[in-house]
Amino acid sequence: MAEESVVTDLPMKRPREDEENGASAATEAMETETNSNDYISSVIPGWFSEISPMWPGEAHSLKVEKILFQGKSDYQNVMVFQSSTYGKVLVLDGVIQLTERDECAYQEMITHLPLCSIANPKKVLVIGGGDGGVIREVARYTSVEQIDICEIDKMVVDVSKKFFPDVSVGYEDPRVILHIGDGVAFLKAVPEGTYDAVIVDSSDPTGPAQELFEKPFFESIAKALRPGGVVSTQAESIWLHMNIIEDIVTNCRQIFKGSVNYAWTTVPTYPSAVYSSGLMLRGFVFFSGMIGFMLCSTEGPTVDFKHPVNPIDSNDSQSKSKPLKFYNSELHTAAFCLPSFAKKVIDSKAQS
Ligand code: SPD
Repeated sequence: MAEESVVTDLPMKRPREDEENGASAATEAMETETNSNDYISSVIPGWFSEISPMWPGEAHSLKVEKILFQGKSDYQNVMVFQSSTYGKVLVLDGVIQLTERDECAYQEMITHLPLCSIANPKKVLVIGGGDGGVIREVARYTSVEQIDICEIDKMVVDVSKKFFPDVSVGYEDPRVILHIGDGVAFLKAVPEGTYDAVIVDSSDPTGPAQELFEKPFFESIAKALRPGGVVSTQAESIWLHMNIIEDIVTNCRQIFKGSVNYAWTTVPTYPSAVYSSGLMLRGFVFFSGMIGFMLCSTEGPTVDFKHPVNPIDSNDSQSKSKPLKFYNSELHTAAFCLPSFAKKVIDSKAQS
């Protein structure tokens, strides 16, 4: 593994001087060729730019202080770097998975939206999520007796334990059982009705996570859940991936006979952040990126995802953990409110 990570304070706002340096670096970059091999972009030298066919024509950039780890696992390229403004950053195949500064907005929402929607969750399965952030959140629930996690890539687990201790802390909980392997195969082997909740914390549907967005996988989840059990899956961005979301909603509507919902959160370092062309030269984010989740339940006791019955804000288990940074009950309900253009499409698919 690479050298020790560097601990720095995270400035909440980039100093003015940096903005000006960013502008001149960007100007220089216009004359430089892109080298996509090592994912350290030469669009702006010294910056990481997230370029992918999943979001053509845009690239969010972070200034790199130091590369802490670069490796190639059996499944993907793995990189960790120290950024100037978002702390350490975990990148898989050139795509940002988490940053220390904003990971709470994703991990708390993908976990607490389902688990606050059912009373007394006991057995929870996490597919993916090798960084440990989702299991850290699941471990807040005193009712939970067993947390299975199935991650395909051991390098993601090892790198996260080394560089992201505040995220991978979830592995220290004695209720956690780590399975290194293929989540699709794992779920197929699960006895019917085993889990109260399944959380699918996947990367994007290119590379190792592709099957996690397909219908047979959702069928396996439904089978693994008890009646009135819940699933929460990473379901991409309404700004960029409406076609993917439509397919997921259509499949889920056919498979999950309880309810089918789309909720969302903001994550500044995820795609669909929008830049003004002038400000981009200074490396400014104009709007935050966003990502969504599919929240579904199986036939059985009714689950009303929009009105949490198991509020964690008042859960005394929290006294042992660090306080929640992002999730609260008001945000829970608000997360299901959709912009009109997305509501129209998602409601039409969810009700048909
Ligand atoms: N576009 C990136 C989506 C990444 C979703 N998974 C993040 C893993 C954090 N636990």
